[in-house]
Amino acid sequence: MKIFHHPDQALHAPTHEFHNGALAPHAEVPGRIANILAALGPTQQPGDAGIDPIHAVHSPAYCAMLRDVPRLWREAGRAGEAIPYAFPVVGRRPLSLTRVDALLGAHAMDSVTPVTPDTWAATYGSAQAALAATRAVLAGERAAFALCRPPGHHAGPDYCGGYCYLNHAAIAAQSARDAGVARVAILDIDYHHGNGTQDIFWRRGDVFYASLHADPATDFPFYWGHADEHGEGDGFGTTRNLPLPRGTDGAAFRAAQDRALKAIADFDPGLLIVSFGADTWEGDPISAFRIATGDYRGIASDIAAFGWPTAIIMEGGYAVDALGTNVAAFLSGF
Ligand code: Q9C
Ligand code: ZN
Repeated sequence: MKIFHHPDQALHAPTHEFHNGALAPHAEVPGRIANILAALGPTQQPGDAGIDPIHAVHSPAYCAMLRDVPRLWREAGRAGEAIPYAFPVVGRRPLSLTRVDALLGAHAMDSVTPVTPDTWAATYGSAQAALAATRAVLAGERAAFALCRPPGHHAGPDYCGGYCYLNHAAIAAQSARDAGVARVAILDIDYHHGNGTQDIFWRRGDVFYASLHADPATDFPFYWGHADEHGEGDGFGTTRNLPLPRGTDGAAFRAAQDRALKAIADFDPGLLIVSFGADTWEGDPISAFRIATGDYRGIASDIAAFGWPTAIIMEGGYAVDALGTNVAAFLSGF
């Protein structure tokens, strides 16, 4: 299987996040990439398809914010990474504020997603990896893997969050639409609900979003991913959420995934994007499913059995030492 990865992805290195009310070491570290690379075969560096396929999903103002905030942060006399703390959540009117805290807070959903001087390069490289994997599949590869990092599925049209900045799976899906694929499906099997991907395609009937995830009643991102969210307008019925309880094991996960796969089969996509997170693993430090390494091959082969051309996009997974083994186990199912 072709594997795409850009060396700039390792540059982004947030140091701290709020965890249960105190600063703790950040879970989304560059070492995640190194561990996965060590377990896989040779990788390819993606070409540069430019900013246009990114702007097809994210607003130019949001992209500019990701590039500008590190400089504005320094100019405000701050050290370290930019972290927002005030958010216009209660339906505030659009305002063109330039104060770095206002600019960042208006484009963020949480305080665990720092913007560093290297964030843009890393997530831009990840987006290019996702685009390259999608191009490879559209050119005839059965499946391809984009080893994206930082992850992407919590990032919305104009906001970052959940360790995510650009939504690489959404950028990949939109690029396939723009290349002429009439219907694209996204299957999200990260531990967390992909609120950004859901928001991006909420009103779209041409992109199906199905997600298995920890019940947002107990787990991040809390405010999205409940079973009664189905999309709106042209997108009504093309969002499908399957929240699962903490403790879900491989057998229960595969049974739920079968329901998502049948819904996708009814949609009849020309391309499948898989948002794959290894944070469903039983040893993940921030998650609570009980999926074993030995379950990943079957989870993947259940997907592969449908035969859709498939681009696999890396999302979360925080048990760094086990990541390579778990990713390799999953990819072996294809
Ligand atoms: N430490 C992905 O897996 N949880 N993002 C914050 C405080 C945020 C995970 C809890 C989890 C985000 C892509
Ligand atoms: Zn996750």
